[in-house]
Amino acid sequence: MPKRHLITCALPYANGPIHIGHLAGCFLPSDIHYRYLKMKGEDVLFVCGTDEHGVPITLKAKNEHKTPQEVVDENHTRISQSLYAFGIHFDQFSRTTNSLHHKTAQDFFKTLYQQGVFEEKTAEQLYDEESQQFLADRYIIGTCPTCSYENAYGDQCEQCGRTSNPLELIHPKSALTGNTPVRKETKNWYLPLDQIQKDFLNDWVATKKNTWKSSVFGQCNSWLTDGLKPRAMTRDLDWGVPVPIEGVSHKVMYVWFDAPIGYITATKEAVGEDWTTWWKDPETEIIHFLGKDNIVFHTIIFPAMLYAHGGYNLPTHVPANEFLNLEGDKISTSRNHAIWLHEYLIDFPEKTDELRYVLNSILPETKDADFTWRDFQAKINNELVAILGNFVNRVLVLTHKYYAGAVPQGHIAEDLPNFSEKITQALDQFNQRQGLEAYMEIARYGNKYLQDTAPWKLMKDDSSHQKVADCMVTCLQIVHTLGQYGQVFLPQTAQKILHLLQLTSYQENLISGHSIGEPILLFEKIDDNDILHQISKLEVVEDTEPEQDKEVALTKPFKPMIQYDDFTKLDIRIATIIAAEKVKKADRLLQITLDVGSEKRTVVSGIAEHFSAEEIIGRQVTYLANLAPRTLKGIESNGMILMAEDETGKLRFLSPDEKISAGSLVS
Ligand code: B3M
Ligand code: ZN
Repeated sequence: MPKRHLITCALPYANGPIHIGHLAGCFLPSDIHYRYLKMKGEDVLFVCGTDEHGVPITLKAKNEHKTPQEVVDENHTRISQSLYAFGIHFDQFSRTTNSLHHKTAQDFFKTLYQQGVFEEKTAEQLYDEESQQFLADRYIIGTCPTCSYENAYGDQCEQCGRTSNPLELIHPKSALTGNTPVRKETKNWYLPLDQIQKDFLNDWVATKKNTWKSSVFGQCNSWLTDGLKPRAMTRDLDWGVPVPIEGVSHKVMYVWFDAPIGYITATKEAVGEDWTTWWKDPETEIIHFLGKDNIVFHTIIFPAMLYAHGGYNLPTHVPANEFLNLEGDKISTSRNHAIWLHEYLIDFPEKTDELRYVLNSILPETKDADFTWRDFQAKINNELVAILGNFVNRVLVLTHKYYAGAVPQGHIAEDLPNFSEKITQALDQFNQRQGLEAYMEIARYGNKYLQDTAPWKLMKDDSSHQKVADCMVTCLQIVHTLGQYGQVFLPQTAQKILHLLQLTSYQENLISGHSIGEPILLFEKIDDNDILHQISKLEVVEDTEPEQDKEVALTKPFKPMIQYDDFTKLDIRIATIIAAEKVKKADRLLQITLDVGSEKRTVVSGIAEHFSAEEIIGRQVTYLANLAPRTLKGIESNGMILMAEDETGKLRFLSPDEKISAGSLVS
């Protein structure tokens, strides 16, 4: 058994708030493990922070007319507040824009540089002549060479998962200007993963076969089987940790180089000089919690960096989770198909354990899981209220009724099961769903025991009063155990139970004569209205795309003034509808194919209630061509057909007064 455990939780990108997918993917699992080890009295450190570099942040800043620093400041604050409210209290929640982090990452980089680890390579990269910069990673969008997905990013295809060299993208476009980039030479520093694979990774990963989850080991192994290639650890950008090599400017570290070093920075911030105990002492184990899209970075790239540097421990466990879906659909931040934690906290104040419970019960440990509001309601009403809350309440009520709220003199039932065993077994293996089930079995057992013993019947017979006392002592002990293990799964509830039992900590036992507090209800039912409201919020959101077609309705107030330059950003053209069909399982949507002159485009439009597919074929329409694509019901929609809405809500196309060639510009 290791002496110390360093638990890390993947650093959320500070380019937006966090949602339930983040909670289920890694915040909750890492917190449960931390709480569990703490409860056992182990020496544990729990670190995280926000990942504040990377191209998505700069793109977001550009869109919102803010500086990247402003974007990450706002998000860091909001993310840390949400996490804190959900009881996720890191020993340190750092930021990768902190100066200590820049220094830590630069020292790490310099060591590798001085040891001659990097391969220095001048190679062609895509360059945007208009914005005069090299286009790294997400600055480039194009067609994936593997699966032909048209909106693949330079570094990764979100459809097939391929990580790629941006030069391999077909029809690359700059995300900054929309221009086709040119190839231009630039020098970068590469981590020779091919060499490190031979020297170290193959053997090291093989030792993990029986300790890592099969999904993690499998993914890792398939990377190795494919064979690793050198990967650039520097980028031609201005936002990031500057590359600490003399004479080099406008280059920063690859965000995946500096981000995991963020764990080291956070450790330094938490414990100062002593940080090496947590990273270098072989008696410490490192456990990385993360979602499945981050596996390669934590099982291959970061270990390769640590190995190349030397002197560091390598991760013992990487209990990565799969993804959480929402109401049967992928969580999507761009479509706003998500439950944001900061919004949940407004809609359900104080109900943080409720969400923790529901997510814990469906954690995507071995396969993707689905969150639905109906299931949320059912689990709270039928499990937390009816089983856990009800048991605790009954025990407290009866103790007050029979013993004026003082623990009676009696014996705990001898056949009371050893509840902790099952929980411990599950949690040691990172089976946290099973751990929660074992926890709820305690409450189930308590209810059944109380019902079977029926002290209210025994009370009627003077000779059975000792049995009543024994029963209540046993039940109070079960409440104590529920509170104690509640510290792992339901921290807020654990606090409430502690308060009810009038104890200062769960180390204290209940002794006879000790008075307990007045009974309260630990949980309340969620009613249908609350759930319907949440479901309707998601539906509205899903339909925002078609709704936007109507934003020019007469009664709407005028929008704020824009400049001519803003208008010229819109690429509006005349297009001809050449095919149309209804989208399955969506009453309002039509999938439309447009001839836009030079090419064909697919648009999903919310007009099915106004037009049949047949009647619109052949029509000329006005088309916004450069609206960023969105996926609706699994279909990628490119651009938008502009519509006018009259006072009765009827939609009309905007068509030229005479037929003109498709693709004609509107200005
Ligand atoms: N920020 C990716 C993510 O949020 C990344 C994790 C960094 S962990 C070192 O999915
Ligand atoms: Zn692809």
